[in-house]
Amino acid sequence: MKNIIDRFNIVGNVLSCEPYGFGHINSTYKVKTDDPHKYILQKINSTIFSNIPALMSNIEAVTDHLKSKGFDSRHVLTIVRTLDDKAFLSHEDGTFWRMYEFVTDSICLNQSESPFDFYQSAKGFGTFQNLLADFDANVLVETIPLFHHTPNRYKNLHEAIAKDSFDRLKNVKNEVAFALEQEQYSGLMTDMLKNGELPLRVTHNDTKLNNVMLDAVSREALCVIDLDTVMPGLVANDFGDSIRFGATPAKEDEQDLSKVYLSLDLFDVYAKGFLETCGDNLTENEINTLPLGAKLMTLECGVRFLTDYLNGDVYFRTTMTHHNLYRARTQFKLV
Ligand code: ADP
Ligand code: GN1
Ligand code: MG
Repeated sequence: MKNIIDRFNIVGNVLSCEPYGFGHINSTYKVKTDDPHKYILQKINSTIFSNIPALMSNIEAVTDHLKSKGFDSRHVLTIVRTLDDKAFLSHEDGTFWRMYEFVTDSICLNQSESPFDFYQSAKGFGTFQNLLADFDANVLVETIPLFHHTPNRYKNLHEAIAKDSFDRLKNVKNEVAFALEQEQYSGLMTDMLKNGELPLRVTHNDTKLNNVMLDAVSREALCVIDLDTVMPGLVANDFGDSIRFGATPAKEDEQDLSKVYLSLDLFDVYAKGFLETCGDNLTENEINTLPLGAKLMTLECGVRFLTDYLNGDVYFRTTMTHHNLYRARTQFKLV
C-alpha cells in the first residue's frame, strides 16, 4: 500500500494504513502519519463505477461548488491530489485510487446513539440539498444509470429470478412473493417525474447515516461524504434512504426481525431536521411524497439486496453467508 500512498501529496511520514469503515462499495483505509493530518485512502470499485474519470470530475465539481460558498475541509469532502496533480490515481495494474482529508474530530455512526444524532444527520443532508440547489446538473455524469429507478430494479430482480444462477431461489420464496406483491407501487414516483409532477434536482442518492460526519464533541452535522452517486434525482429518495437506514433501532443486517420496525418518532425527528434546512425550496408535491420516498427507497433497497443474493453476492460487500438475504429481510419488514 505504501507505494500507492507515496503517489499522493500528503503531509508527514506514513505510520499506518488500516481497513476502515462500513461502506458496502469501495475499499476504504485510514492512513495515519506522524503529522496530525489523517487521510482516507480508497480503492474505487471499478466494477460498479464504469467511468471513474467522470465520477471523480463530478466529485471535484460538487466539492468546488461547496468550497466556493466558503466552507472549509471539515465541512466539505476534500480531495488530496496525486503528486502529478490529478484527483485520483489510475494505477498501472488497472486499479483506481483516491485520497481524501480525514474529517478531523468527527464521528461516523452506523446507528444513532440519540435522536439528536439522527436530527443532525437530517440537517446535514438537508443543508447539502440546499447548497446544491444552484448547482448546474448538466455538468454531472450519471455514474450509475437508472440508480433509483425502482421499476428497473424490479426488472433486474425478475432476471435474477429467471436465471437463479446460484440455486438460491428455493431459499427466498417468501421474500420473492413479498417483493412481487409490492411491485405495483414501484413506479409511483418515476411516473410523477415523467408527468412533470416532481422536479429533478441534484441529489446525493446514498443518504445513509454513515455517509455524514458529525462533530465528535457537539455532535452537530459537519460534512456529507460518499459523493459517488451525486446525480440528478428526487428529493424524496434522499429523504427516504435516510429513513430506511436510520429510523429504526435495528441494524440493516439484523437477523432478529422482531427488533426491526419503523420508529415514527425517529421519522418525525428526521423530517424536522430535513424540512428545517431544505423545506423552503421544496414544492408541495415534493413534501407530500417524502413518506412515499421512505417506502419506495426501502422497498428498492430490499429488492437490490435480494437480487444480489440471487446473483451470488456480486455487488454489495458481504461478510457472512446469506448476508444479502438478511439485509433484504430487514428492508421488507420495514416496508
Ligand atoms: P462506500 O462507498 O464504500 O460506502 P464511503 O466513501 O462511504 O465508501 O467510505 C466508507 C466509510 O469511510 C464512511 O462510512 C466513513 O466512516 C469513512 N470515511 C469516508 N470518507 C471519510 C472522510 N473524508 N473522513 C473520515 N471518514 C471517512
Ligand atoms: C451502498 O456505498 P454505501 O455503503 O454508502 C449503496 C447504496 C445502498 C447501500 C445499502 C453506490 O451504500 O445505494 O443503499 O449500500 N451504494 C451504491 O446499505 O450502490
Ligand atoms: Mg458510504
